[in-house]
Amino acid sequence: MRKNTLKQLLKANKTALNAWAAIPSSFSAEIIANCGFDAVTIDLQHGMIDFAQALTMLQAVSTTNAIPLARPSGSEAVQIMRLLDAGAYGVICPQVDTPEIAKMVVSACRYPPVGTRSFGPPRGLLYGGADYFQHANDEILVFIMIESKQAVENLDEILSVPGIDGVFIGPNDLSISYGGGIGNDPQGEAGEAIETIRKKAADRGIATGIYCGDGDMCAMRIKQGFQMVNPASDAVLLKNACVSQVQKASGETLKKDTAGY
Ligand code: 3PY
Ligand code: MG
Repeated sequence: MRKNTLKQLLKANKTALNAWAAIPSSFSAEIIANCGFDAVTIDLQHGMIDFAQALTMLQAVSTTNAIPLARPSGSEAVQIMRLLDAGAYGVICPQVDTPEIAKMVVSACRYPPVGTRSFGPPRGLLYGGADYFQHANDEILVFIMIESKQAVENLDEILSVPGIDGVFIGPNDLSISYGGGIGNDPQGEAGEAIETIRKKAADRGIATGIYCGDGDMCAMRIKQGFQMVNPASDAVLLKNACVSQVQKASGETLKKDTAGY
């Protein structure tokens, strides 16, 4: 089976740059996959992407060395299994607030006897290789998103669930669950929770990632010790690039977009 080079990077305690695809297009996925990122995440939760579009985007990403990941729209087993069958080499599952949800997510990603994943991966076999079944349990990455006060309160139990490869923080949801506003760099209680989550996960040898607003924020989070970061989404990057060109052409001063996603 083709090796999961992202998993190798994270296991070696190295950092990984992830691109975030919210635009439902195989062409835009192909473009970002050719930009030097280590991985591309197809976002079915907040991206404008359905399963059929995700399939073509995973195909586009797999023409490159970037590892194809998907964020399912929820943490239900059925969708996780379908995305893995479509060739995602890992999932970043949203709103994993309890150890029960974490167990369900891990189980959906692992074939028996470890988990309950059903067999039938058409693109897993094409992209991964004919021996996909023999190695998928070792190669597929399981990221759970910690993005609520409830998840932070349950953190020790959640992180104790065997088989979690990484935690990924959603700073916007985390912030609003603490009563704050949207934004990728919350301060106060949510800001402190970000460091608690990172440290507790790292202490257990679990990889750490966090959604970032741009490349500067990625660099800041890497300095804080995070391993997997992404500079916003393709939609935000496209919008910012267009606004910046319009402002340059019309001589206006640059205004930075502060939207969270
Ligand atoms: C969050 O910030 O909550 C996210 O999930 C980023 O998409
Ligand atoms: Mg979120």
